[in-house]
Amino acid sequence: MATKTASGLNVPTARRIPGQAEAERAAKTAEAAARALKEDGQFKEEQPDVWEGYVEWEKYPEKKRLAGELMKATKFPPPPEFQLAPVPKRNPVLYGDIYKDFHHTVGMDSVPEYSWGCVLKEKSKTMNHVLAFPYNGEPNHLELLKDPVTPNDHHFVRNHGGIPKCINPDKYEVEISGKINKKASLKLSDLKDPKQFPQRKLAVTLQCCGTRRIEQIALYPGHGLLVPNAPWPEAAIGNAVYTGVYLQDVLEKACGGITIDRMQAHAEFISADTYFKYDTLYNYAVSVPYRFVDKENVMLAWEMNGEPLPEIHGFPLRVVVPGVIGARSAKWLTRINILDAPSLAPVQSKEYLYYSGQFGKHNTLFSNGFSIERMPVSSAIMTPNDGDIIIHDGKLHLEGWAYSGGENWVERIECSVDGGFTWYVVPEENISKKHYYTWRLWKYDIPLDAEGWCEVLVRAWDSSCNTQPISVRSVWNWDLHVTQSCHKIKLYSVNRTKPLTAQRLKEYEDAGIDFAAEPITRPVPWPLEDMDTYLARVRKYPREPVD
Ligand SMILES: Nc1nc2c(c(=O)[nH]1)N[C@H]1C(S)=C(S)[C@@H](COP(=O)(O)O)O[C@H]1N2
Ligand SMILES: [Mo]
Repeated sequence: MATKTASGLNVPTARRIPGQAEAERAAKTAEAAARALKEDGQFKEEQPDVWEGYVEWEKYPEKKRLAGELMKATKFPPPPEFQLAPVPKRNPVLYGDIYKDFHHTVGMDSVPEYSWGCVLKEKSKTMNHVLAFPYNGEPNHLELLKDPVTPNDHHFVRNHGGIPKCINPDKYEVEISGKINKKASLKLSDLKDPKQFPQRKLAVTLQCCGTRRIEQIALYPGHGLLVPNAPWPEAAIGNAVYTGVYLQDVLEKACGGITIDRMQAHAEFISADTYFKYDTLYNYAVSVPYRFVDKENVMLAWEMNGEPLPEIHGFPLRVVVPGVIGARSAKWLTRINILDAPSLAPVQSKEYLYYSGQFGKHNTLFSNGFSIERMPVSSAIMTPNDGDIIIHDGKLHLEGWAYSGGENWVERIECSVDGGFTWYVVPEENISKKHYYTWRLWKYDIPLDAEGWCEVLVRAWDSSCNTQPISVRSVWNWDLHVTQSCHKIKLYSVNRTKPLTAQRLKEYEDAGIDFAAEPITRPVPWPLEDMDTYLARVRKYPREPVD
């Protein structure tokens, strides 16, 4: 039943669900049981001599069930809604108190505070915080443009939960099991021993497939679940040189290879952080097809840009999957499991799905979207910013990034100042070096004749001839993933090569008024022209035909 209000909204009328009393009683019993178990240390941390904040859920179904009951029996405030209100520009955009409550409910009390401590310790003060907990943040755009290799403190961070602390890396082991000939538990010292596995260094760009989501949100909101859908601007992307070993080498040398057909196999990665999905608790887990492992240099990495992995980026060991959405590069790795199907873990099976235009709030299912794996070609203008007023001499200075996933790299970058009708090619010497798995940073002074508002776009072409669609609308999808359309900003052009504009700028200067700080909508403080000038012109070029 629903009633229509004056505003036209359908408001459900209060009603009693059949069996509600029984459900309430059951929840109370479950809560009491779960609390008792919690006090008994049932939610105790796994390997307390190695980790703090690592509760293992996957191996203990009963513990997981009870934690679920406890979650069900606890009332949480509804998650904050950001999609129908403008996202505030100031940090932090979202606080994530609800996820702190989740952790407190199951006794993981120290995790939120420890995680924020890692942000303060390891990340630049100039980060733009998108969500305080789980921490999500992207770097200052100008900092990101300084070097094609992103410094660790400026690399974006995407977390689905808290940060587990590895207190004893010497005791840390990664466990490998599943469809392999021989199980293995490897210490960091084993992985780092070049006699056991060849050591590799690889430059890899990681991109969250939520990058530039804010453009979809600004156009039309979509799925509002807080953690999967952080409202990212353009910098949930970064590039680093990782040191580690190829997973393929480890599977061959330590596990005697896989026991099933490579075309059917998948590598599942299980992490130490706790991930809450609805009422159920999981350890963060994802998988990639084994074809990626034996062909595309999937790495187990312990170093980022020559330094030990920062805690916030997965210390002591993370997976790095080149060319594929960031989600598959599991941090704080604890286990690798070779499966004969993709992982059923929620991040793999219920998130990072791409829905078609036939699916929205009321008919999406986990099974009717396809899984987003390789990143398509995309790009962004990082400076100037949307809405800026630019004073220039006929050329507009643009800078940004361009990236393509899979086995592609960026071949060409083009910009437009007229909404995408005509395109100028960014010269090759203005683009950073190509590598198999990295982005390219670019800069370009594009000719700009217009005065007034311009639509400035960038698009990239990759090594498979893919390019980007023009409009955000054409890529909008219910889960707001993969904003791959041409990045478009609107700029107000003040073109000093136009004599009248130059003269006006001079008038401002002589009057001691900061032209750039003047709102563009405020009328100029003096008449546009005197009568003599006006008459001279209209006599030469009469307004009306003379016969
Ligand atoms: N264990 C774990 N691994 C994880 C995540 C996570 O929440 N937990 N987030 C993933 C996502 S969605 C992305 S985009 C990348 C981001 O990597 P970064 O934080 O090192 O930049 O990590 C991935 N690996
Ligand atoms: Mo991501």
